[in-house]
Amino acid sequence: MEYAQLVKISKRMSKALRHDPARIGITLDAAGWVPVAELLAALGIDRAALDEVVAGNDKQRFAVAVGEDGVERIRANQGHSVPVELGLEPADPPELLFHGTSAGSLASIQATGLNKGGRHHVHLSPDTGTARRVGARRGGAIVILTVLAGEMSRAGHAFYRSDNGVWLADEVPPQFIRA
Ligand code: HQG
Repeated sequence: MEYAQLVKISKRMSKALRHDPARIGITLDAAGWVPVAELLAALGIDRAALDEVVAGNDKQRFAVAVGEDGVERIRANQGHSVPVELGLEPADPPELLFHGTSAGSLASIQATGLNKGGRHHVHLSPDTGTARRVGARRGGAIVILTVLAGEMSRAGHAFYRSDNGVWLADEVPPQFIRA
């Protein structure tokens, strides 16, 4: 499949599995899973296309698993705005994590910290290259913030790591952020 087509299907899958399942007539279970067959029917794509998107995804956005009932299901690894319980266990973060964002947000972030907004968590990157790519999604000037994750964790804040390597926190108070 052509790259542009893969991205297009990946975006439709992300929208359905993270934000708006009802729009294509599917329902996610409490942990965010939906039978693969239902998603294929709802999106009008074939299995080979779905496999290519799941396997070739630059960020491993999706997970496929067979349940105890033998039914194969798919979910998004992170990024949801609909209520799902991913069942992530708290994990010890590296000493430093990074967050790429638009330069225009800096003053507000320094005043109130990083907030999760419409998502379930604040998303943090393990390296500056990833943070740069995240920040660049917004266009315009970007800043890479350093998060003192080790210090923040020792102060009692929980961190989680999604299956695709994104670090997650409920918030990052301003004292743990360096511009
Ligand atoms: C900003 C993509 C002002 C925050 C990426 C960000 C990531 C504040 C925006 C994942 C603020 C939220 C998440 C404050 C936070 N004042 N602005 N106090 N606190 N912000 O898209 O982290 O392709 O919800 O800096 O790769 O940019 O979807 O979060 O700019 O991993 O898989 O509010 O989305 O992954 O934007 O990106 P987002 P994000 P996927």
